[in-house]
Amino acid sequence: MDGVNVLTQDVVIPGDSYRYQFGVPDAGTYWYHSHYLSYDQVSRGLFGTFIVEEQNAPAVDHDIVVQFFDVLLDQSGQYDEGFNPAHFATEGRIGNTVTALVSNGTSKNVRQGDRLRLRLINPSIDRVYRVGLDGLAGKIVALDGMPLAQPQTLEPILLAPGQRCDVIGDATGPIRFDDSFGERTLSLGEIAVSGSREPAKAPITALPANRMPAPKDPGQTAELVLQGGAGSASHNGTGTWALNDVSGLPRRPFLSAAQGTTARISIRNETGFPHVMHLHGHHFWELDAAGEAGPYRDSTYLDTGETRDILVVLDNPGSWMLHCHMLSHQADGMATWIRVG
Ligand SMILES: [Cu+2]
Repeated sequence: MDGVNVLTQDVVIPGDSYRYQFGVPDAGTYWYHSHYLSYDQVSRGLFGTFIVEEQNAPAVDHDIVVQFFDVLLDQSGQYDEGFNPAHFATEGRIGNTVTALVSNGTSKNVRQGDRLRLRLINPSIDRVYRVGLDGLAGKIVALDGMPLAQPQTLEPILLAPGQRCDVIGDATGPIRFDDSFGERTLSLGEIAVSGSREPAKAPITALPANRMPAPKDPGQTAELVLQGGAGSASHNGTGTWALNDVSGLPRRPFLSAAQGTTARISIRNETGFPHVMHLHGHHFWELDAAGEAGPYRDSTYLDTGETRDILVVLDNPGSWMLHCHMLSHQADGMATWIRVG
Protein backbone atom coordinates (compact mmCIF):
# COMPACT_ATOMS: atom_id res chain seq x y z
CA MET A 1 0.00 0.00 0.00
CA ASP A 2 2.81 2.35 -0.91
CA GLY A 3 1.34 3.92 -4.01
CA VAL A 4 4.36 3.75 -6.26
CA ASN A 5 3.32 2.88 -9.78
CA VAL A 6 5.61 0.43 -11.60
CA LEU A 7 6.97 -0.82 -8.27
CA THR A 8 3.93 -1.72 -6.12
CA GLN A 9 0.74 -0.89 -8.03
CA ASP A 10 -0.64 0.40 -11.30
CA VAL A 11 -1.68 3.99 -11.74
CA VAL A 12 -5.32 4.74 -10.93
CA ILE A 13 -6.72 5.84 -14.28
CA PRO A 14 -9.40 8.55 -14.57
CA GLY A 15 -12.77 7.23 -13.42
CA ASP A 16 -11.22 4.23 -11.69
CA SER A 17 -10.73 3.75 -7.97
CA TYR A 18 -8.35 1.96 -5.62
CA ARG A 19 -8.82 1.13 -1.96
CA TYR A 20 -5.78 1.64 0.25
CA GLN A 21 -5.79 -0.34 3.47
CA PHE A 22 -2.93 -0.27 5.94
CA GLY A 23 -2.04 -0.15 9.62
CA VAL A 24 -0.69 2.97 11.29
CA PRO A 25 1.79 1.83 13.95
CA ASP A 26 3.57 5.17 14.36
CA ALA A 27 1.87 8.23 15.83
CA GLY A 28 2.96 11.48 14.24
CA THR A 29 2.69 14.01 11.46
CA TYR A 30 2.61 12.51 7.99
CA TRP A 31 1.29 13.50 4.59
CA TYR A 32 0.20 11.86 1.38
CA HIS A 33 0.47 12.82 -2.26
CA SER A 34 0.30 11.54 -5.79
CA HIS A 35 3.39 9.53 -6.71
CA TYR A 36 2.61 9.60 -10.42
CA LEU A 37 4.04 12.54 -12.40
CA SER A 38 4.38 13.91 -8.92
CA TYR A 39 6.38 17.02 -9.86
CA ASP A 40 3.29 18.07 -11.84
CA GLN A 41 0.42 16.66 -9.80
CA VAL A 42 1.76 17.71 -6.38
CA SER A 43 2.58 21.17 -7.71
CA ARG A 44 -1.12 21.45 -8.62
CA GLY A 45 -2.18 20.55 -5.10
CA LEU A 46 -2.67 16.76 -5.11
CA PHE A 47 -1.51 16.21 -1.52
CA GLY A 48 -2.91 16.24 1.99
CA THR A 49 -2.07 15.92 5.67
CA PHE A 50 -2.16 12.58 7.48
CA ILE A 51 -2.07 12.69 11.28
CA VAL A 52 -1.78 9.61 13.46
CA GLU A 53 -2.76 10.62 16.98
CA GLU A 54 -0.88 9.52 20.08
CA GLN A 55 -2.67 7.28 22.59
CA ASN A 56 -1.73 9.90 25.19
CA ALA A 57 -1.37 13.15 23.33
CA PRO A 58 0.24 16.12 25.11
CA ALA A 59 -2.23 18.72 26.39
CA VAL A 60 -2.39 21.73 24.06
CA ASP A 61 -5.01 24.38 23.38
CA HIS A 62 -4.60 24.17 19.60
CA ASP A 63 -3.29 21.54 17.21
CA ILE A 64 -2.54 23.36 13.96
CA VAL A 65 -1.15 22.13 10.63
CA VAL A 66 1.05 24.58 8.71
CA GLN A 67 2.05 23.62 5.18
CA PHE A 68 4.68 25.69 3.40
CA PHE A 69 3.83 25.64 -0.27
CA ASP A 70 5.03 27.47 -3.33
CA VAL A 71 3.53 27.69 -6.77
CA LEU A 72 4.64 29.16 -10.08
CA LEU A 73 2.01 31.61 -11.33
CA ASP A 74 1.91 33.34 -14.71
CA GLN A 75 1.29 37.04 -15.27
CA SER A 76 -2.47 36.62 -15.00
CA GLY A 77 -2.13 34.86 -11.64
CA GLN A 78 -2.95 31.39 -12.99
CA TYR A 79 -0.91 28.20 -12.60
CA ASP A 80 1.98 28.55 -15.04
CA GLU A 81 1.52 25.82 -17.65
CA GLY A 82 4.89 26.62 -19.23
CA PHE A 83 7.57 23.97 -19.36
CA ASN A 84 11.15 24.99 -18.78
CA PRO A 85 13.64 22.12 -19.09
CA ALA A 86 16.19 24.13 -17.10
CA HIS A 87 14.06 23.55 -14.01
CA PHE A 88 14.86 19.86 -14.13
CA ALA A 89 18.62 20.37 -14.30
CA THR A 90 18.96 22.89 -11.48
CA GLU A 91 17.24 23.50 -8.14
CA GLY A 92 13.88 22.50 -9.58
CA ARG A 93 10.62 24.28 -10.31
CA ILE A 94 10.68 26.97 -7.66
CA GLY A 95 7.44 28.92 -7.35
CA ASN A 96 7.20 32.71 -7.45
CA THR A 97 4.41 32.68 -4.86
CA VAL A 98 4.97 31.16 -1.47
CA THR A 99 2.74 30.92 1.54
CA ALA A 100 2.04 29.19 4.85
CA LEU A 101 -1.25 27.30 4.56
CA VAL A 102 -2.60 27.32 8.12
CA SER A 103 -5.27 24.81 9.02
CA ASN A 104 -6.77 25.42 12.44
CA GLY A 105 -9.14 22.47 12.35
CA THR A 106 -11.81 23.12 14.93
CA SER A 107 -9.65 25.41 17.09
CA LYS A 108 -11.12 28.70 18.27
CA ASN A 109 -9.15 31.93 18.34
CA VAL A 110 -5.59 31.68 19.53
CA ARG A 111 -4.90 33.81 22.63
CA GLN A 112 -1.55 35.04 23.82
CA GLY A 113 -0.42 32.45 26.37
CA ASP A 114 -2.18 29.55 24.67
CA ARG A 115 -0.17 26.38 24.18
CA LEU A 116 0.03 25.24 20.56
CA ARG A 117 1.19 22.20 18.73
CA LEU A 118 2.29 23.17 15.23
CA ARG A 119 2.71 20.46 12.64
CA LEU A 120 4.98 21.96 9.99
CA ILE A 121 5.01 20.21 6.62
CA ASN A 122 6.85 21.01 3.38
CA PRO A 123 4.75 19.62 0.50
CA SER A 124 6.46 21.94 -2.04
CA ILE A 125 7.87 20.03 -4.96
CA ASP A 126 11.39 21.48 -4.90
CA ARG A 127 11.69 24.42 -2.50
CA VAL A 128 13.69 24.20 0.71
CA TYR A 129 12.74 26.49 3.61
CA ARG A 130 14.55 27.59 6.71
CA VAL A 131 11.51 28.35 8.80
CA GLY A 132 11.78 30.98 11.50
CA LEU A 133 8.99 31.30 14.05
CA ASP A 134 8.35 34.54 15.85
CA GLY A 135 5.86 34.80 18.70
CA LEU A 136 6.22 31.28 20.08
CA ALA A 137 8.27 30.16 23.09
CA GLY A 138 8.66 26.45 22.67
CA LYS A 139 10.57 23.38 21.58
CA ILE A 140 10.96 21.09 18.59
CA VAL A 141 9.42 17.75 19.61
CA ALA A 142 9.38 15.62 16.44
CA LEU A 143 11.04 15.33 13.02
CA ASP A 144 9.44 13.52 10.07
CA GLY A 145 6.70 12.27 12.39
CA MET A 146 9.04 10.67 14.92
CA PRO A 147 9.30 12.04 18.48
CA LEU A 148 12.68 13.34 19.61
CA ALA A 149 13.89 11.65 22.80
CA GLN A 150 14.84 15.13 24.05
CA PRO A 151 12.92 18.16 22.77
CA GLN A 152 15.26 20.61 21.05
CA THR A 153 15.67 24.36 21.33
CA LEU A 154 13.44 26.16 18.88
CA GLU A 155 15.62 27.81 16.27
CA PRO A 156 15.12 28.22 12.49
CA ILE A 157 14.19 24.82 11.08
CA LEU A 158 15.51 23.50 7.79
CA LEU A 159 12.54 21.93 6.03
CA ALA A 160 13.31 20.28 2.68
CA PRO A 161 10.54 18.87 0.44
CA GLY A 162 8.67 16.07 2.20
CA GLN A 163 10.09 16.83 5.65
CA ARG A 164 7.96 17.55 8.72
CA CYS A 165 8.60 19.06 12.12
CA ASP A 166 6.38 19.27 15.21
CA VAL A 167 6.75 22.18 17.57
CA ILE A 168 5.02 22.72 20.91
CA GLY A 169 5.08 26.17 22.48
CA ASP A 170 3.23 29.04 24.10
CA ALA A 171 2.10 32.02 22.05
CA THR A 172 3.85 35.23 23.08
CA GLY A 173 2.20 37.26 20.32
CA PRO A 174 1.10 36.80 16.70
CA ILE A 175 2.97 33.78 15.38
CA ARG A 176 4.85 34.78 12.26
CA PHE A 177 6.57 32.40 9.87
CA ASP A 178 9.45 33.44 7.66
CA ASP A 179 11.91 31.69 5.39
CA SER A 180 15.62 32.55 5.46
CA PHE A 181 16.91 29.75 3.22
CA GLY A 182 17.51 32.02 0.21
CA GLU A 183 19.33 35.31 -0.03
CA ARG A 184 16.32 37.31 1.09
CA THR A 185 14.13 36.56 4.09
CA LEU A 186 10.57 35.94 2.91
CA SER A 187 7.50 36.44 5.03
CA LEU A 188 5.32 33.33 4.79
CA GLY A 189 2.29 34.22 6.87
CA GLU A 190 1.05 34.30 10.43
CA ILE A 191 -1.40 33.00 13.00
CA ALA A 192 -3.15 35.97 14.55
CA VAL A 193 -3.82 36.12 18.30
CA SER A 194 -6.62 37.89 20.15
CA GLY A 195 -6.99 38.12 23.91
CA SER A 196 -4.61 36.59 26.37
CA ARG A 197 -4.33 34.14 29.26
CA GLU A 198 -1.71 33.08 31.76
CA PRO A 199 0.67 30.71 29.95
CA ALA A 200 0.58 27.05 30.95
CA LYS A 201 3.12 26.20 33.64
CA ALA A 202 3.68 22.60 32.65
CA PRO A 203 7.09 22.08 31.03
CA ILE A 204 7.24 20.95 27.41
CA THR A 205 8.31 17.32 27.50
CA ALA A 206 9.05 14.66 24.90
CA LEU A 207 6.14 13.13 22.98
CA PRO A 208 5.35 9.51 23.85
CA ALA A 209 7.94 7.35 22.08
CA ASN A 210 6.97 5.29 19.07
CA ARG A 211 7.95 1.65 18.83
CA MET A 212 11.44 1.66 17.37
CA PRO A 213 13.57 -1.21 16.08
CA ALA A 214 16.92 -1.92 17.72
CA PRO A 215 19.80 -1.59 15.23
CA LYS A 216 22.47 -4.29 15.15
CA ASP A 217 25.90 -4.16 13.62
CA PRO A 218 25.27 -3.47 9.93
CA GLY A 219 24.80 -6.74 8.06
CA GLN A 220 25.01 -4.80 4.84
CA THR A 221 26.71 -1.60 3.74
CA ALA A 222 26.20 0.32 0.53
CA GLU A 223 27.20 3.56 -1.09
CA LEU A 224 24.86 5.83 -2.99
CA VAL A 225 26.39 8.56 -5.13
CA LEU A 226 24.21 11.45 -6.25
CA GLN A 227 25.24 12.61 -9.71
CA GLY A 228 24.24 14.97 -12.49
CA GLY A 229 22.54 18.31 -12.96
CA ALA A 230 23.89 21.51 -14.44
CA GLY A 231 27.64 21.95 -14.19
CA SER A 232 28.51 18.57 -12.73
CA ALA A 233 30.70 15.76 -14.04
CA SER A 234 29.10 13.38 -16.53
CA HIS A 235 27.63 10.04 -15.49
CA ASN A 236 26.38 6.96 -17.30
CA GLY A 237 22.67 7.46 -16.65
CA THR A 238 20.18 8.36 -19.36
CA GLY A 239 18.57 11.25 -17.45
CA THR A 240 19.78 14.55 -16.09
CA TRP A 241 20.33 13.05 -12.64
CA ALA A 242 21.60 9.63 -11.61
CA LEU A 243 22.23 7.48 -8.57
CA ASN A 244 25.31 5.26 -8.93
CA ASP A 245 25.33 5.89 -12.70
CA VAL A 246 21.70 4.85 -13.24
CA SER A 247 18.84 7.24 -13.98
CA GLY A 248 15.42 6.11 -12.80
CA LEU A 249 14.43 2.79 -11.26
CA PRO A 250 16.93 0.06 -12.17
CA ARG A 251 15.70 -3.46 -13.01
CA ARG A 252 17.50 -4.81 -9.94
CA PRO A 253 17.22 -3.13 -6.57
CA PHE A 254 20.05 -0.93 -5.36
CA LEU A 255 20.06 -3.05 -2.19
CA SER A 256 18.41 -6.37 -1.37
CA ALA A 257 18.33 -7.69 2.18
CA ALA A 258 16.62 -10.20 4.42
CA GLN A 259 13.94 -8.77 6.68
CA GLY A 260 15.45 -7.46 9.91
CA THR A 261 18.85 -6.64 8.42
CA THR A 262 20.51 -3.47 9.66
CA ALA A 263 22.02 -1.58 6.73
CA ARG A 264 24.38 1.36 6.68
CA ILE A 265 24.14 3.47 3.54
CA SER A 266 26.64 6.18 2.77
CA ILE A 267 25.09 8.89 0.60
CA ARG A 268 27.46 11.22 -1.25
CA ASN A 269 26.23 14.33 -3.03
CA GLU A 270 28.57 14.97 -5.97
CA THR A 271 26.20 17.43 -7.65
CA GLY A 272 26.16 21.20 -7.54
CA PHE A 273 22.77 21.30 -5.80
CA PRO A 274 21.26 20.24 -2.50
CA HIS A 275 19.02 17.16 -2.37
CA VAL A 276 16.73 15.45 0.13
CA MET A 277 16.84 11.67 0.00
CA HIS A 278 13.66 9.92 1.10
CA LEU A 279 13.27 6.20 1.86
CA HIS A 280 9.84 4.60 1.68
CA GLY A 281 8.52 2.22 4.31
CA HIS A 282 11.15 2.97 6.94
CA HIS A 283 12.71 5.58 9.15
CA PHE A 284 16.49 5.68 9.60
CA TRP A 285 19.04 7.29 11.88
CA GLU A 286 21.16 10.08 10.47
CA LEU A 287 24.72 9.33 11.58
CA ASP A 288 27.16 12.11 12.40
CA ALA A 289 30.82 12.15 11.33
CA ALA A 290 31.75 10.05 14.38
CA GLY A 291 29.06 7.48 13.50
CA GLU A 292 26.80 8.50 16.38
CA ALA A 293 23.08 8.21 15.73
CA GLY A 294 21.20 11.50 15.36
CA PRO A 295 17.51 12.06 14.58
CA TYR A 296 15.31 9.21 13.36
CA ARG A 297 13.84 10.45 10.10
CA ASP A 298 12.55 9.36 6.72
CA SER A 299 14.17 12.12 4.62
CA THR A 300 17.71 13.44 4.90
CA TYR A 301 18.99 16.70 3.48
CA LEU A 302 22.40 16.84 1.79
CA ASP A 303 24.00 20.09 0.76
CA THR A 304 26.29 20.31 -2.27
CA GLY A 305 29.35 18.15 -1.69
CA GLU A 306 27.98 16.71 1.54
CA THR A 307 28.16 13.04 2.56
CA ARG A 308 25.84 11.46 5.11
CA ASP A 309 25.64 7.93 6.41
CA ILE A 310 22.29 6.57 7.48
CA LEU A 311 21.53 3.47 9.52
CA VAL A 312 18.30 1.63 8.83
CA VAL A 313 16.69 -1.50 10.22
CA LEU A 314 15.01 -3.07 7.19
CA ASP A 315 12.06 -4.52 9.09
CA ASN A 316 9.33 -3.78 6.56
CA PRO A 317 9.12 -6.38 3.79
CA GLY A 318 8.50 -5.19 0.24
CA SER A 319 9.89 -3.06 -2.56
CA TRP A 320 10.63 0.47 -1.44
CA MET A 321 11.66 3.50 -3.37
CA LEU A 322 14.67 5.58 -2.35
CA HIS A 323 14.63 8.92 -4.14
CA CYS A 324 15.23 12.61 -4.01
CA HIS A 325 12.05 14.28 -2.74
CA MET A 326 12.76 17.28 -4.91
CA LEU A 327 10.22 15.97 -7.35
CA SER A 328 11.76 17.57 -10.45
CA HIS A 329 14.95 15.66 -9.65
CA GLN A 330 13.06 12.43 -9.09
CA ALA A 331 11.26 12.91 -12.42
CA ASP A 332 14.55 13.23 -14.24
CA GLY A 333 16.39 10.26 -12.83
CA MET A 334 17.13 10.62 -9.12
CA ALA A 335 15.34 7.48 -7.94
CA THR A 336 16.19 3.89 -7.08
CA TRP A 337 14.69 1.14 -4.92
CA ILE A 338 15.49 -1.47 -2.32
CA ARG A 339 13.99 -4.89 -1.65
CA VAL A 340 13.41 -6.26 1.83
CA GLY A 341 12.57 -9.90 2.47
CU1 LIG B 1 17.39 16.34 -5.63
